[in-house]
Amino acid sequence: RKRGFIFDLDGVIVDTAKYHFLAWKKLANGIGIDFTEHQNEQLKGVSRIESLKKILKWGKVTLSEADFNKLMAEKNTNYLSYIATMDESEILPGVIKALQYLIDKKQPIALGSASKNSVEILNKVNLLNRFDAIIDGNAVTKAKPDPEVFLKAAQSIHFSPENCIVFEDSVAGIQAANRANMISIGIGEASILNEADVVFKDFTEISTDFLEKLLSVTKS
Ligand code: G16
Ligand code: MG
Repeated sequence: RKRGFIFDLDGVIVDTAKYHFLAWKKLANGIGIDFTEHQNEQLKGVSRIESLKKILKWGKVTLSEADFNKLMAEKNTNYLSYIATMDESEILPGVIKALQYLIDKKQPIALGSASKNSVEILNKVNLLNRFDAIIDGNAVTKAKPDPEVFLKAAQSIHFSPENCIVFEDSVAGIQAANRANMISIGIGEASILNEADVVFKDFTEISTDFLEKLLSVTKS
């Protein structure tokens, strides 16, 4: 029995939100805008360009296209300097065990992330070779909650959507998985991810028995 397993990156495999926060805060403060952890939460799963648009809206700042692009590039350079310090110790608890279980069972695994830096990050934490396909911000035109990223991920591992299982930490990502007609597994707070088919706090709560059961489920 086989299913297609699709993993989000930030908030599921690693917590890069803290680095996004530092980089966005530096950018925002640099142009006189406050930036809080609470605002950072609202950027989870949101693309880089949409994130900057939101920050400018919150700060009631308008920029020329040239300045907008310059700031986006600066943010990314700054963010990448944090990514450069990452190693395997940043993989979230329980993730390696779950990935290894699926690999041992010969289940295809794809990444479905909004990040344009996913290969860099997976490389740093030494997980790149565990994925059969990478669909990320470089491969899609429509951001979550649009299902494009997950539909492309399913195609890349040759599975029909109803036989795919998505692990996601953001509300937009759960909506994208549901719209794609895939089984959506929320990683985080059940009260926030209430549209998911099932929610776990983190991967330490996901048993191998549960993963085994997923091999015979189909989204209806
Ligand atoms: C991630 C993060 C978002 C980030 C986006 C784009 O999505 O959750 O906060 O804005 O990637 O990242 P980058 O600037 O690296 O292209 P995901 O889908 O992996 O959770
Ligand atoms: Mg995420």
